Amino acid sequence: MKEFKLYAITGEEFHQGRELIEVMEEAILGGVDIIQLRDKTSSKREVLMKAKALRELTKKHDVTFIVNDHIDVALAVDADGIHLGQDDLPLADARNIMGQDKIIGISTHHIDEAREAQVNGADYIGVGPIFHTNSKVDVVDPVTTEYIQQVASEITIPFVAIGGIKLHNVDQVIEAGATRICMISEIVGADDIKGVCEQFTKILATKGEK
Ligand code: 3NM
Repeated sequence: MKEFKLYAITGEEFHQGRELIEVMEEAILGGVDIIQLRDKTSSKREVLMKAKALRELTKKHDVTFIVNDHIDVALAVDADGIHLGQDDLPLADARNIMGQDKIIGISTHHIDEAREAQVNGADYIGVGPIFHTNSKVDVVDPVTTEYIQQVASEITIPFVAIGGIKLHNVDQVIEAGATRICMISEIVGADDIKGVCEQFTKILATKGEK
């Protein structure tokens, strides 16, 4: 998959009334290079409409586009890939449906899950929640930056740190070995989305190089 560093997930409860596309375009202009549509409440039809609009936006800016959960929606809009949780379709089945060329990302919360995702052919894994987060309801307790260290020393596929990451704690995440970070609220809930993303982009460029 195309290299990425700054990953933004939609979270319309944080958008403060702003339009989805406007929010994500600001994030892209600030340096976000991969976007995920995550919507646990809308109807399938609504998710599809949002996915179509985000596909168009991400094409325009040459940014990778991932859909959470809905494989059918991902295929319908020709998204670049899908992101799955531990309770979603098993990776092998998702791969059968998506084909070899699409990206499959998996959320992991323990090194055993990271190992399994790697063995089963995931293209990248999520590693989290590093800190406390209010953005995911059924989330496990924070795994802390120790989990980043474990993954960084052992797992060879790309990984992205997620969960409660903010401008004020991102240094700890990078110091633990993450070179890619993913956020919902700190990005899409920011008053100045582009400005916040520019700050993360700069931090990743200067401190994230290994
Ligand atoms: N997945 P915020 S944590 C969607 O640990 C999601 O797998 C997580 O939102 C995981 O940046 C999380 O606002 C929520 O904390 C991230």
